[in-house]
Amino acid sequence: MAEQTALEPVDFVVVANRLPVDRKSDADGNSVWRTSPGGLVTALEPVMQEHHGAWVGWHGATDEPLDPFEYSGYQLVPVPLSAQEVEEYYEGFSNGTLWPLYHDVVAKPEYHREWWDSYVEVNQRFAEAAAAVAAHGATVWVQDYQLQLVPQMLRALREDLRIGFFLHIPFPPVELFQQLPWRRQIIEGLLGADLIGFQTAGGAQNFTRIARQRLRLDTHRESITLPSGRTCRAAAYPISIDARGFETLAQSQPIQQRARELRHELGDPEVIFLGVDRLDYTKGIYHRLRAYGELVAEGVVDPAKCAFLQVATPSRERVDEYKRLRDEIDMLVGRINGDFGGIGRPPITYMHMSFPREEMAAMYTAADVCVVTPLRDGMNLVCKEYIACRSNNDGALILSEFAGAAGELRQAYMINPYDVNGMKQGMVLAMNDTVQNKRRRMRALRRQVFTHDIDTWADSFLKDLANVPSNE
Ligand code: ADQ
Repeated sequence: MAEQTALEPVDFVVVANRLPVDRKSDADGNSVWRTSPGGLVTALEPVMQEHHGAWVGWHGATDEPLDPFEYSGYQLVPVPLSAQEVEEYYEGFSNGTLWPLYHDVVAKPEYHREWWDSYVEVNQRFAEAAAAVAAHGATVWVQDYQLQLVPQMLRALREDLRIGFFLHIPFPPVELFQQLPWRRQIIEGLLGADLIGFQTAGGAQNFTRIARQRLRLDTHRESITLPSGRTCRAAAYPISIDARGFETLAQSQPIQQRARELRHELGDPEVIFLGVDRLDYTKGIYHRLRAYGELVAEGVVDPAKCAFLQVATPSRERVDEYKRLRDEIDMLVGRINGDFGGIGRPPITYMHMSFPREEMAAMYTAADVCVVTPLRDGMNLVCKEYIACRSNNDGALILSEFAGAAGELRQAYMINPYDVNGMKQGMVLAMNDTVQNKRRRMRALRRQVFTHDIDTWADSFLKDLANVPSNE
């Protein structure tokens, strides 16, 4: 239950666009806060509780200032946003400018000066909220592309703090990044941190290179020296999942039972292909379904024996590009099913909705082939979740070489999502490969995911941040 408290200074602060809670109605119609599902919350909750920390973030409703409150052993500090700020800072600059620019411009980024102004203003508000709750010498960990100016703004307010930043999405090559009219401000904003974490070494190198070329700063390997003499480190910390949690869930009797039911509901096919994504143009959903549709059309895949289950969480539905994508996928699925489906046997079962973790685990358990084909992805957690659920060492993972996860999951069936024929060959190989080959690959994949889970990620970042020489 939420309990209102006065702000008390704490020595560990997380700053993220969203608070780790959603507001729900209970049986009596009262509104209550519930932890929102997700890896970041799972990873950071123990750290937050241990330090009795504070999480600074937006609570999800517009034009509603809320007082800080106690939740699950730590403090939540809501940052208010107006409807116009959500439109300009969040849907606009974050998701209409930065998101496509950082994902290899797979959609066209839009540059609007009023979106930028709103981004600056909101970042300042987050920095002030963090400064107000951080104790002297506290550690502050800022998350993701919506808040790239916060490290510098926070340092200007509070020199005593130890500041970390983690970018969950790719950091683009210099050639693309320099399109951004506010490129200098973003780099300087990030350089306010003592440690900047990226998903891959490539992202960290892109950043170091732009700091050297644009700001003429001295760089040596992972370290960047600022004019003040302070150094900032830019390094890779590939994010992961609660692998044991997923495995335990998947092995439980109700989930095993549900996985069998799912197979039956899909018509007891010999092979189940599975796609799980937020409905986002970076995820390559269209490309993958098109490749699968061609295999069906050519008779290589028989829809009487194979089923493709595609689930997509509704996402950013007010942004035009996302509306267009939804229509395109609806049309493609409709066409494939209309042309090649039998009664009760659509080649593709498509659901545009969100599912609880239990149902996701059942899908991962039921699926013979998991198809992960982003055009660009910071990491991609779906592939790791699938692997965690395959405790029998069976199943096959098709993975795009453009997902951050490709650097770690070398034993997946790698594909280039832009190469339709290559993707079709990958699907056929993953479906027909020998049991021994699949086991050998899955064993290696599982070793990687279980030795590099979400705790490893948070621990290694926070340990390195703690080792940054203090500013005092
Ligand atoms: P996302 O772009 O959201 O994350 P991803 O890493 O794949 O992408 O995470 C998606 C999460 O949503 C997974 O945990 C998945 O289980 C869940 N999910 C997807 N579809 C769902 C559905 N229909 N119902 C319920 N749950 C669903 C961003 C970056 C990634 C990076 C993560 C973490 O874009 O590259 O891996 O942050 O840093």
